[in-house]
Amino acid sequence: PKEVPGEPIRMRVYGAGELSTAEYDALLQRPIIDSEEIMGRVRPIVDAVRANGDAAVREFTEKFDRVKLDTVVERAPFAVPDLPAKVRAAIDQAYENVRVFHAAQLGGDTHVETMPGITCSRFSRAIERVGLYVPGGSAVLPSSALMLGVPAQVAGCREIVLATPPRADGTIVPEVLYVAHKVGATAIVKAGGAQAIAALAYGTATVPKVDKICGPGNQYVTAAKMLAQNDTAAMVAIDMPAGPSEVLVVADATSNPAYVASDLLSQAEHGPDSQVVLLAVDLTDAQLAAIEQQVHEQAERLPRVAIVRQSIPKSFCLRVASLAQAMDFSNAYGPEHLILHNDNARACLPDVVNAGSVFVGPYSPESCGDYASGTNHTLPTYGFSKMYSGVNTATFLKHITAQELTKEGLANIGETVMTLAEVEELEAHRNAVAIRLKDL
Ligand code: HSO
Ligand code: ZN
Repeated sequence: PKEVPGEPIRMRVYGAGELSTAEYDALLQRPIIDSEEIMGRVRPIVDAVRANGDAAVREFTEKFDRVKLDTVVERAPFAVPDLPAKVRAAIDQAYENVRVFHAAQLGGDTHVETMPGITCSRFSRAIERVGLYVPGGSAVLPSSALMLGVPAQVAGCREIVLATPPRADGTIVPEVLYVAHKVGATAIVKAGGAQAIAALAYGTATVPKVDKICGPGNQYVTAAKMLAQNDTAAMVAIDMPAGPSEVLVVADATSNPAYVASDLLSQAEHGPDSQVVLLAVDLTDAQLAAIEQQVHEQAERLPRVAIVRQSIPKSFCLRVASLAQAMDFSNAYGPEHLILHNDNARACLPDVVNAGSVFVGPYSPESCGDYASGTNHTLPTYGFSKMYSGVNTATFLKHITAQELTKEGLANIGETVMTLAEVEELEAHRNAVAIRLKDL
């Protein structure tokens, strides 16, 4: 529904008690994406880049981004741009917080003696070559370069290749260039969309082929990532499927209506298909009206009000009777961002089962996590928080296990292994133990 300027910018409101089970379940669903149609458009692009490399990347960049590239790739060291001191300091601060939080995730190696003489260990190694997709589109997103580049750097990836759509003059967004320099990126591909993903997946004469592709993107980017992942010829992994960005906000009578509205809107301004949900816990009509009033007033003052006019009316508020009901809905929905504006918010954390990232209490706006507090903003959307984690340091690592048995260890486990080998009728397996045991 497209709203007319001047009309109130309002969310739909439902009472949980008045909904049928089917209606309640419908609220948990995300809009259906016609992936066949999108795949149909993306497949020829991926095939063309695979076949024709740089020439195809150039052609699609000219067609879709209206940019004629001289070179497809820029290699480090990059010419670090002159940024306003304030912007540079902000990026530096964000970089530091994200770095510290992701370095803390490195953890140690595991060493366990499972039986006398049997040592099992686990250690991590960085994925050697990673591709980080930094979207362009309706906003410049240096923060995405930071959220992908810092964990890759902390993990120790050898080659970090950024891909990002160029500006109209064919150059890279200066803030993205600065972040690329800070995270030690080795190359930047000046392309976006499915063509950039295909170039990273298969490599071209100038684009380095990578082992894993991470980062958010539109439906075409996501479709290209899925195609590449399913093609054994590409031999490439992806972070997770991505859908439109979303937030679920829990508010009760103690919540500040202006703060609540500001959080709903910061998500709503991302795009017309942003998903915004408000769970109103036992609010009176007047308390809910105060939030609605704030949504409308603050929205009208936003430069991106045209986007908000599309996303807010598609969003909804669900009135529930208790905090327990709110948490049930939230866990069933599995939001990308969960913001707890309710009283004693911290006490809710143990009840959070499905969410990408949680923002606790009135002074923790999503914006802080989007940019600078330290947590990652590349998070599972579309309900995928039920089985995926957001991007983190482990995203860029593999774990390798090792074991060493002494004679005593082999003697201790030998009978067990031989018995299981007999059960599976794998005589060579049994023999590999028996041949040693008779020497002990
Ligand atoms: N909220 C977005 C991330 C972002 N916000 C980037 C501002 N810039 C998706 O989680
Ligand atoms: Zn955001």
